[in-house]
Amino acid sequence: MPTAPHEYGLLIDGKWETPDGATRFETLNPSTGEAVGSFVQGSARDADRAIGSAHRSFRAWRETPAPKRGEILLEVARLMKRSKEELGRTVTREMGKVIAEGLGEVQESIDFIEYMAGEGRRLFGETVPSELRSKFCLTVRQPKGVVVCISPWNFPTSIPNWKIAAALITGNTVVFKPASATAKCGAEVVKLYEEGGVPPGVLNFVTGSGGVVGNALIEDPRVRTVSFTGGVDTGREVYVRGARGLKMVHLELGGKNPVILMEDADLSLALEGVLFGAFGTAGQRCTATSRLIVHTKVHDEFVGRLTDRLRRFPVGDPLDPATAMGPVASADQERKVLDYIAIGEKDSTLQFGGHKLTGGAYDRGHFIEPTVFETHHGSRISKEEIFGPVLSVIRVADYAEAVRVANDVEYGLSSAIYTRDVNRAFRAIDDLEAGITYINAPTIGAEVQLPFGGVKNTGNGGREAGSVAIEEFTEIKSVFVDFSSKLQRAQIDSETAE
Ligand code: UN1
Repeated sequence: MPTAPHEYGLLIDGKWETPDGATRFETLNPSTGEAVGSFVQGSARDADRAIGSAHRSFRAWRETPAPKRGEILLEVARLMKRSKEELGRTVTREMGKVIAEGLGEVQESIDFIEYMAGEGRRLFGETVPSELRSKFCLTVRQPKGVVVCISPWNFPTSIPNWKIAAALITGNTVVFKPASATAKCGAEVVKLYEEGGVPPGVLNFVTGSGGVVGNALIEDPRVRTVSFTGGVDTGREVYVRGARGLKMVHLELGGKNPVILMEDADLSLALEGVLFGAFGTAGQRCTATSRLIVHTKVHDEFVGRLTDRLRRFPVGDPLDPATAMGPVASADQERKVLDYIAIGEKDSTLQFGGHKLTGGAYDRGHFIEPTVFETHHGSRISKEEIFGPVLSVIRVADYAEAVRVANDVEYGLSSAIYTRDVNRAFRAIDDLEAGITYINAPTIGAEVQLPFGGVKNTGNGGREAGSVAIEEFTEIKSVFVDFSSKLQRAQIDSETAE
C-alpha cells in the first residue's frame, strides 16, 4: 500500500501550522500518478497573516548587517549541498525532469545563494562629485520591505531561490507562494532557510491557488514588490493588479526561443545542442529551443540526423540515469501539449513523434514523444509558446531571413546561432531581439552570475540573477552631505562658492 503523503503546513511567524478547517490538495508524481505531498489550500486570510508576519519582522531583519545576512545564506547553501541528492530527487519526483537536471537545478540554487551571500559585502552604491565645495554625493541601497515571490513549477527550487536569496540579502522580508504543482520542492527549500538561521517571520510560506492566495498577496497594501515567474497571461494579470497599488512588479514570462543553424555550422555540435535545448526538461523551460531556423543548404541533412537520433532517445522514468526525457509535468500540461500537436498537424508536417506514449509504465504518467514538425513561419506552432517537447523546424534561404523569422515573435528571452563565421556570430549578437544569445551552444543553461530575462512580452524590462538581481529588491537613496557649515544652493551658488 502506498504511504500517505507527508502533510505540510504554512510557515507564518516561524511556525508551521495548518489553519483550522483548512482543506488540502496533493501534488502528484507525473511519472506514476502517486501523491508526493499534501498541502494547505490557503485562504486570503492566510495571505494576510503571512504578510503581517513579514511586516513585523522587517525592521529587525533590515537592521541586521548585510554581511551577517550573507553568513546565514552561506549556511543555507551549505545545507543545500548536504541535501542536494535528496532535493534533486524531490524535484524529479514532483516535476518529472530527469535526475541529472533535478540535481542541476539544485546546483543552480546553491550557486545563486552563494553568489548572493557574497553580495552581502558589496551592495554597491555610487559616490559622485558634487557641483559644490565641501559636499559629498552618494547613493545607498535600502530594502523595499515586504516582497512577494510567486514561482512556477518548471524550476521548483532554483527560481524560488533566485527570488528569495536576492530579496533576503538586500534586507527584505518575504512571503513565498510556490506553484501548487510543486509545493513540496518549495516547502523543502524553505525548511533549509529556516535551518540555516533565517529568523522567524523573515521568510513565510503559503500555498494555495493564484486566484485566492496569489491575488490577496499581490493586492495587499503592505507589499511593495511582487516577483513573478510564469505564463504571459497570468503575468499580465499580476502586473495590472500590482499596478493599482503602484507596486514594482517583476515579471519573467514566456519564450519562443530560436536556434539559427547556418550552412557553415558544426552539425554534430548543433545536433547535441538542439536535442538538449528542445527536449531537456521535456521542453518545459522558458528558455527551451522551440524553433530551429535552418539554412536550406543543411536542412535535409540536419533534420535527417535529428530524427535518427530521436529514434534512440530514451523517454521514461526520470529517476533512471539512462533516461533522456521524462514526462511532462501534469495532466494539464499533457492536454496543452497534445492540443498544440493537433494544431500543428493541420498546417505543418509531422517529422517525428506526435503521440502520447502508452503501454506498461507509460500508462501511469504523462509521457509524450519528442516531437518535430516541419512548419512555415507564421503557423501557430511557429509563434506560440508550447512549453513541451515540440520543436518547429523552419527552413530559410539566408542569414537575413533567419534573423527576420527569429525576431518576428512576441517573445524575446533566449536565442542561439550555430556558425563558424566569427563576423556572423557577432552580427547575430547585435541582431537578435532577446535577453540572452548563445553562440554555438543551446538556448538553455544560463549561469547565475549573468542577468536573466528578456525583451518584448517575456517580461517588463527587469532581470533576475547576476549582480543586477539586487535591483529588483532595493530602493536607491541619494544622499547629499554638506560639510561647509553654510547654506549652499545647488544650481544657484555653484559658480561663486568658495
Ligand atoms: C526557466 O525556464 O524559467 O537557462 C529558467 C536555463 C536555466 C533557467 C531556466 N538556467 O535554462
